[in-house]
Parts: sequence; structure tokens; C-alpha cells
Amino acid sequence: MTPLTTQALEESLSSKLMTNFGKAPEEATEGEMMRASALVLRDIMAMREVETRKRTRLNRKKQVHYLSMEFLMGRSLMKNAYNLGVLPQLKEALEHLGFKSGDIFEAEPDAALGNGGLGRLAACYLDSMTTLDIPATGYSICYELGLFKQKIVEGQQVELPDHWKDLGAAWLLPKPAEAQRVSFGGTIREFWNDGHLHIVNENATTVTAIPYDMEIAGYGTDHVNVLRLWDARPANPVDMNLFGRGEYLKAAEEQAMAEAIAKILYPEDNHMEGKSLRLKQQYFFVSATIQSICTKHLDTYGTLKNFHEKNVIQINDTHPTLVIPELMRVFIDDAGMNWDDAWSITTQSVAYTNHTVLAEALERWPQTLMERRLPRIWQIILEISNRWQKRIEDFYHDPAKTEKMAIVWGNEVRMANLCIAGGMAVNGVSGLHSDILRNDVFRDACNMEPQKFQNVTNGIDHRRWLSEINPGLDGLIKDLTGGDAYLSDASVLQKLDAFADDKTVLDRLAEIKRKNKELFAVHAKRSRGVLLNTDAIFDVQVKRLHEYKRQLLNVLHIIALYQRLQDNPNAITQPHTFLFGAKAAPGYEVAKRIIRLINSLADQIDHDPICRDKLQVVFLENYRVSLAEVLMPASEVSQQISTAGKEASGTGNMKFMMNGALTVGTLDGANVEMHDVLGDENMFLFGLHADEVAALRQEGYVPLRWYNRDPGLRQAMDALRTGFRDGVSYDDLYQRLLQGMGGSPADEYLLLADFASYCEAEDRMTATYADPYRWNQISLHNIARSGIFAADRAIAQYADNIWHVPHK
Ligand code: 26W
Repeated sequence: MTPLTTQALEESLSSKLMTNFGKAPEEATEGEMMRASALVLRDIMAMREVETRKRTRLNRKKQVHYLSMEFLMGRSLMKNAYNLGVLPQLKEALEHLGFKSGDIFEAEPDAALGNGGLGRLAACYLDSMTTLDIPATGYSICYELGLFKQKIVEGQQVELPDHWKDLGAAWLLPKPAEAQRVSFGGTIREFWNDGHLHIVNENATTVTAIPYDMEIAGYGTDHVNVLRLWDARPANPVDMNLFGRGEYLKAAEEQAMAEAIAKILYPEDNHMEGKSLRLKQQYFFVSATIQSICTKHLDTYGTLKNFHEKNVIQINDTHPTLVIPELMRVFIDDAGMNWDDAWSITTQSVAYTNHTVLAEALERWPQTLMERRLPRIWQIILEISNRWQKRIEDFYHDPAKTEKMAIVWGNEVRMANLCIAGGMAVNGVSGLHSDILRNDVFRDACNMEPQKFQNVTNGIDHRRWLSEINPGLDGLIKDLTGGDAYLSDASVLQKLDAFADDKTVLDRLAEIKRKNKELFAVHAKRSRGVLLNTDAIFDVQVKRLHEYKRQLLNVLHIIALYQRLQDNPNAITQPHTFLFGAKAAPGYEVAKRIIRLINSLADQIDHDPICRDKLQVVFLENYRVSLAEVLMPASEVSQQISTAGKEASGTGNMKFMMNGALTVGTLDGANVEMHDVLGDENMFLFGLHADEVAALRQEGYVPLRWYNRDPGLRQAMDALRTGFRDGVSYDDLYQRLLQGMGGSPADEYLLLADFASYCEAEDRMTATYADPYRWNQISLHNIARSGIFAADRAIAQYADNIWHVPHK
């Protein structure tokens, strides 16, 4: 690796500023300096990328293609400098040129090309695949607007557009020579020639896909991979015939359709809407990607017959499912293969990861939409579906099973079933979740092809989520474990367990947390004007807002605490600050009401002198990757309180754990594996287990019974109806829990059933906090045992068990 000196960086920065912005360092804005820094690092990575590609080609290595509609990258400047081993030098160079390096890092916008867990996972995995020297490429859409920015106005969420590219495009390397053409609509004509059936798509609308590559540097390696983001352009800028006839609008139509494709990221998380534009986005990026992979493969090998030996396509949930019929299309229509050969290669190339069991999130597309927008793809899907159905019938001889497992049924295309039929592997993202897939959601398919079903528990990039964002803790770990080995082998963290009775170590740990809390308080004051009490427990729930994640349960408990305080001003001895951060999908009304409720409650508590220095609630606006990066190191309590069986894994839970926060949680998703390594004594478990949830639903859950039985619960619930000092009533939420509304059952996510148990867990947690020695001990155990949640471990499992590619 080429060590880059401070002086060399200074010179490169000055020259980039000059050539790109025509400015000397003293004239440049922070934004310009941030872009110049990106360009300097991009140059280094581009050179290494070329070398990496050469090695891959020369050694005929198998490649991984990771397809995802979302990559929630966040900021890249500090991350890339860190991985390239030049972070200290870059900071110094920036200071020498008259800038505060912190301000330059802050000037970078988050690349928010994702909603939440699924998108952030893809970003962490790019880092690990690269660090483990796996030849891998990520593929997605180069959205013009990332996930909306959230403003809170009078307690309510307002969405603003996120023009991330204004500065963020500095990372993007356009590769127009590798553009692809993607066809929509038109009609299919079949004809025989030279004894072959030929299929052509006529009168289709063509969109050009232009790749923009974002370089990904690994840690401790020269290996560089890329994230390829496709932008959409009209293939024919204007229809000159129409234009000549004066039909200007019509002439521009194709252009508008093309440009709409890469305009926005859909902000729905865990809720499927059958929007035609979304389907176009999916096919657009899938088709461009498959053509790009096949072109490169042909360049190297001259045939597609060995495609599966040299490529594996991992799809992040069902959003890129169309890779299956698209591969078939290329193999059959373009390469002239017969169906059986094409199917054999396809089904040995594609692997599918499922990330949710929520029924409303499972993708189903109307047949008519497929037929009209993607006529050739529809033909292929129908053929796959017919053959699959025959297999099910031969295996089960049971119409009920056929109906459940069918791909095309009731005028819909079910994407998950298409993935199961056309993929070589199906995996869930935590032990519990994979069990639920095998025994419940995909039970019949699993019974037919058990070898396909696997588990790979999620992981996070511990270099970003620990070392980079928590330098204090990073320093302690390096001191205690004797160096930086833990950066490339997270299991080294286990060594920390040996210091659980070492008072000086525990004191240092406490001191690091205290400093991080203060840093966060400064950040909150500066960015939002909120004053945080750093003597209080920082009790945090940050994640997308969804009913199954039960932010409302957290709220009910806080209301109960507040009411306790009303009855007895000495009821709280330990100051407690509850922090929330969450974006709601813009069309998800209930989620938006819950945000408003949190803000109403925060305002009430803020204005009640009884709560001073005792109780505080803060809603953090615009929760995003870069906010999480300051919040995680400062957090003491991690709220992971979803209804058991609903959170596929969770990854925020892992970030908190690595930064020494203690978890209050249900036995759901990866919390189960967390509990396996921590035991009851090192986390605060509560609530029904997944099987008990199922049983309670089975016998008929009546939340009113819990309401009637528990006066504390009743009082907290009733406060929803009356509301708080701003006069807003939350009777709608109250009714939703007790009565159910608009077809959804009363208290669908069992908040009332878990309320008492949750309050009790929070009490246990607060009592433990009163014993700092014990608390810090638990915190240390959490950090020590978090190594299993490193993305490196997860990627090694994908590589060994699903992709069959070698790795470092
Ligand atoms: C079609 C609309 C839509 C959009 C996004 C449906 C489903 C999704 C995602 C699959 C939702 C998601 O992000 N799931 C989360 O994935 C994480 C990574 O595996 C898990 O840790 C979370 O538990 C899961 O909710």
C-alpha cells in the first residue's frame, strides 16, 4: 500500500481545488474542500480498482454481484480515509490548509439511497466484502433524491427533498462507455429463421442506463470494489418527427418517462405499493445490471455456458427478483440457449435473502402491469410459473399447497415464490427469522427443497460503527487487547471479558461514555437547540417508525412514569432522558400520529416543573446515518422492543451493543442471539416469546382484558384520549389499541399484553443503573461479546455457504 504523507495530500488537495473550482485553499468553501478531498481519495481508489479488476480477470475469479434497491451509505470521506489508512494525514493536511477537519467531514451530505435496515446492511456488506478481498460489485439506482429530510413543525413530520448529489456526486465516476439500453412495453414478435425461433420486442420504449461508480476501499487491503449506480436517460432525447409536427409535449414524453425512473427513492419501508414506476425502477436496474455482467463475462470467457461458475447474484429481498426472468431472457433470446440450459444456469447463480415476514411487505405485482410494461419478461415468468406449479402438483398432489406456493395466482405475480423457484439459496437474517421462514412463511417450499433454506445472521461494519465513531472506546480496546487486531478480527473483543473485575478499566469505560454523552449534548444543542441533561440515563429508541417496532409501547411506559411522578415527586431518583429518532413513511398516517404524540408528550414534560432534572423526552429530528454516528457512542440504553416474531433481525441493536449500551428488549430477531451470548444477567429481557405471541393470537387476543386488569396501564392509556397541554387528543391511537380500526385488529402488535412486563424490565434497568460498578461491568460484557455481530463474520458465512468464493 502506498503511504500518503500529509504533505502529498496537501499538494493534491490544493491542486484539485485549483483544477476543479479555480480556487486557492484560502478562497474555498467547506463544501468545495470536501469535494476536493473526495476527488483526491477517489483517484487513489480508482487506481486500485483497476488493479483489482485486472487480478480478478487474470485469475478468472468468481465474482459476487450484490443487487439492492437500496444502499444507505451515509458519509464516505472519513470512512474512506480511515480504510485507506490516511485519516490522520488527511486531518492534518486540512488543518494546514486553514480548515477545521471536523467541519469538512460535517459538510458532506449523507448518501441516503436507502430507507433503513435493508439499505444500511447492504452498505456494511460492501465494506466487508472488500475487506475480505472478495471480488464484488454492488448495483442500485442513482436516485436524484435520496430519502426525504425530516423536519418537525409543530410536532409533526414534514418531508423535504434530499438533493444529496449537489456535493455527494464528487464520489461518482461516470462510465458512459458502459451504458446499457433497457426496453419497456411494445409487443413481442416471434419468427423462425435458420431453424431457430427468434423473439424480438417491437415498438418498445427504450431507456439508456448510464453507470456511475462509487469506489469502495476495504480495510487493510489494496482491494477496491465498486458500487455501480445506474442513472436513467432517454435513449432518444426528442422525437424529431413529432417535434417537427409541432407536438412538443408528446415529443418530450419519452424523455420525461426516462427521467422519472431515477428521480426518487420510494420512502416506504415494509409496505408494498403496486406502483407502476416502482416496477419500472426494478426492471431498469436489474436489466442494466444483468446486461453489464453478461457483457463483461463474455469479454473474458467468450461464452455464457459457465456463467454460474464465475458469477453469483445475491438479491437483497425480492426487489431485484426480475434478475431471474431477465437472465433467462438474455440466455435464450440473446445467446440462443434452450430453456433447460438457461434454467440450469440461472438457478445455480441466484441467491435470495428475505428481510421481513410482514404480509404487507411481501411483493406481489398485478399481472396486467407486468404484461403491459414487460411483455417478454411476463412470458418467461408465466413459463417458469407453469413448470413450477407442475412440480408442486407432482410432489404434493394437494391443491391447497399449489395455491400457496404458486408464482402466478389470482392475477398476481408473487415475487418471493419466484425467488424460491429460481434461486439456489434462500436465507433469513437471524436464527429466529430463518426458523420462521422454514416452519411458517415458506414451510411447504422448505419441505420440498430443504437444502435451499439457510440462515445468515446479520452483521454490521464494526470499523465504522465502533472504531471510527467512538475513538475513546477504540483506544481502550486497543490498550486492553494489545493492538489493533480486533479491527480485522472482531472476535478479539472477547479478550475484554477478562477485565470485568478491573475497577480502573470500568472507570475508564464510564469516563468514555460520559465524554461521549457530553459530545452528543453539544451536538444536540448546536443542531437543534435542545438542552440534554447528561446526568440522566440516555435511553434511546432510534429506527424507522412502525407499529410493530412499538415506539408506542415506549411512550405508554413514559406516560406511566410521568403519572407516577405526579403522584409522588420523589418517585424518580435517577434522572431519565428518553431519546427518539424515527422517520415515518409519508403515507403512513398512524406512524405520523405516533411522532406527533412523542412531541406532545415531550412538550408536556418539558413544561412541567415536577420533571425538571428528572424526566426528559426528546424527539431527534431527521434521524439518519450521520446522526446515528454521534448518538451510538453516547447511548446507555438500547430499546429493541418489537413484538416477538416481527423484527427479522435488527442491526441497530448491534450498533448499540458494540458501543456499550445495555439492551431492553424482547426475544426477537438478533436479540435472541444477543441473549445467547449475554445471558439473562447482561440484558433486560421482557415480553411474550414468538411462540406465545402466536398462541395468544390463536386463542383470540382481547386487549380490553389487560386494560381492565391493570390500573397503571389504564391510566396511561386514558392519557392518550385527554392528550397533553397542546390540547391534541390521541383518541385515535387509543381506539386503535382497544377497538381496532379500518380492518386492522385491536392492538395488532400486543402492546397491552407486554406492557406490565416492559415496565418491570425498565425498573430493573433503572435499579441496575444505580450501581455504576455493575452497570459498567455489564457494558463491558456487551462490548466483549459483540464480535459475532461483525459484518465480516456474516460475509464469511455468505462466502463459504452460499456463494462458494474464497476470502481472506
Ligand atoms: C416493497 C416495500 C418494502 C421496502 C423495504 C418492503 C420491505 C422492505 C425491507 C425488506 C424492510 C427492511 O428494511 N427490513 C429490515 O431488514 C434489516 C436487514 O436485514 C433487518 O435487520 C430488519 O429487522 C428488517 O426490518
